[in-house]
Amino acid sequence: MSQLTVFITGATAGFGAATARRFAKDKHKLILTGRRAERLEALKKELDTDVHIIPLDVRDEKAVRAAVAALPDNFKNVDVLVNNAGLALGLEPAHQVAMSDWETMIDTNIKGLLYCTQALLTGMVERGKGHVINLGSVAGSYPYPGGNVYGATKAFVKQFSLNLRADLVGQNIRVTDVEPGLAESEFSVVRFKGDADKAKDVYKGTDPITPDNVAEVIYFTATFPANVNINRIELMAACQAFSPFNVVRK
Ligand code: NDP
Ligand code: 8X3
Repeated sequence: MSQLTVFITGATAGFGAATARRFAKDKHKLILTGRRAERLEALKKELDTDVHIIPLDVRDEKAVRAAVAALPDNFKNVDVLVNNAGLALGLEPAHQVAMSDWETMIDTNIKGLLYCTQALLTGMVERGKGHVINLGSVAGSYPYPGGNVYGATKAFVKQFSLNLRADLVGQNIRVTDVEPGLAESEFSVVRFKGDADKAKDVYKGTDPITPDNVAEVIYFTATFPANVNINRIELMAACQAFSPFNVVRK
């Protein structure tokens, strides 16, 4: 298959870093972004392929547009955007959550994803070629206590992905929502604001999805024959399933 140019948001940890490694293995060109510049530098050094790094906060629309406008000529024609940057904050019930946590999730998971999508989509439409791969979540389809705004942001990502498909059909631009379940990365450390023990407990006695598992799914989705669009792909750890409805009895 021909070499792809892949733009990954949130490449400094978890799924994003694993996805970078997966594409690098087959020598695709990478644009890696995230806020932690030193991690981007280290990843660039590690990977045996062409890498361009951009320290970037996806919540900053101007910075996103400027970063895309300033891409070097040999990285300009982005084939695949992996909208991966995102986070959950807290598990408190709705009436106890700090509004600023809700705002951070909305600003990152929804608005940041929109900024990156539009900044790169214009070029994809002009070139008549592209693929937007969004990181949704099972939390966008199934409710759970404390999932309030996090799950709602991922429901947005799911519906936005489907609506993008509707806008782009016939233009040779694919859109996919990758929706993982229980997966061990830095996700829970971030959710519990640095409490590593609490984060570890989330995965205790389980065999969760790994970042490499997710990266493999993203890679497969991006390299699948061009006549097929994988709309949504949901993956759960084999040890995870569904519970009955919660009925409060008198
Ligand atoms: P990690 O916490 O391991 O990685 C998150 C990445 O997002 C980091 O690279 C971080 O980089 C980046 N990021 C966060 N905020 C910003 C920001 N404002 N600007 C730029 N980058 C940002 O989590 P995962 O790898 O697990 O999560 C990746 C995606 O997958 C997220 O969208 C998450 O919601 C989703 N997901 C996670 C699941 C899980 O259980 N782990 C399951 C389903 C979906 P930096 O801090 O350097 O900016
Ligand atoms: C992350 C999965 O179940 O913690 O999106 O919300 S979950």
